[in-house]
Amino acid sequence: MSSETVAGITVHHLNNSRSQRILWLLEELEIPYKIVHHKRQGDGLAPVELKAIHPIGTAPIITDGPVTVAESGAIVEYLIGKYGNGKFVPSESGMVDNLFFTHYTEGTVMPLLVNKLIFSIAPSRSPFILRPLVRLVFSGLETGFVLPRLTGHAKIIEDHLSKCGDWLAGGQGPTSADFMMSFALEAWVSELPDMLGPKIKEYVGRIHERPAYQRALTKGGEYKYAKAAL
Ligand SMILES: N[C@@H](CCC(=O)N[C@@H](CS)C(=O)NCC(=O)O)C(=O)O
Repeated sequence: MSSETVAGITVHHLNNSRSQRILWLLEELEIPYKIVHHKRQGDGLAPVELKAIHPIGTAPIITDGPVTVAESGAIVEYLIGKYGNGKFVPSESGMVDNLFFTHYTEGTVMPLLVNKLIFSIAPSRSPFILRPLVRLVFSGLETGFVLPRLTGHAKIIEDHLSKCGDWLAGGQGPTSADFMMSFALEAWVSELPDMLGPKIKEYVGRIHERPAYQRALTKGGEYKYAKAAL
C-alpha cells in the first residue's frame, strides 16, 4: 500500500480476535480510523486476503499511510508512541511492570492458552479411528504441561492485581500492558473461568465498563469474549 492512495489509520480486524484490543486502544486515543472487517473461515483461520496486507496473515494488522504494522504488541507500541501525546505512558515506578505485562501476554500467556485450545480440539480433528489415542495423548499433555503452567500464571496475575491497583502498571489509567493483557484475560475468563481469581475477573469487568471499550465493541462487531459472566 502506498501513502499516495491510503491516508490515515486502517485496522484489519478479524471477528472474535486480538484485533479487538487495537480498536479499544484507538477509541481511547480518540483518533480517526477505519476498520476493514475480515471474517474467520469455517476452520477458524483467517481468510487469505490478510496475507496480501502483511505476510504474517493474522489479525491485527494496521496500515498508517505508507506504514504497515503487524503483531499486536508492535501495533500497540506504535500507536501509543505516535499518537499518545503522553497518554497511556507508565510512570517511572510502573515502567518495568508495564514492560513485563506488555511482552508477557503474547510471549507466554497466549501460547499456553492457544495450546490448551489446540489440545482440546485435536481429537475431533483426527481420523475417527484414532480419536481415543489422540485424546489420551493430548489430555496427558494438557494435564502434565499446559494446566500446571496456566495455574502458575493465573496466580502471578492475580497476585499482581492485588497489589497494583486498577491497572497493571499501577497508574490511574491503562497502559500498553492493559491493552495487551485485555484479550488474553477476556479469553481466559470466557473459556476457563474456574482457574481465575476475583481480582482478574474484576479487572476484566473494569475494562468492559470503559466507554471507549464499549464503543470499540460496537464498531468491531462479533466478539464472543466480552460476554463472559463475571
Ligand atoms: N502474536 C500475534 C498473534 C496473531 C494471531 O494469531 N491472531 C489470530 C486472531 S486472535 C489470527 O489471526 N488467527 C487466525 C489464523 O491464525 O489464521 C499478535 O499478537 O498479533
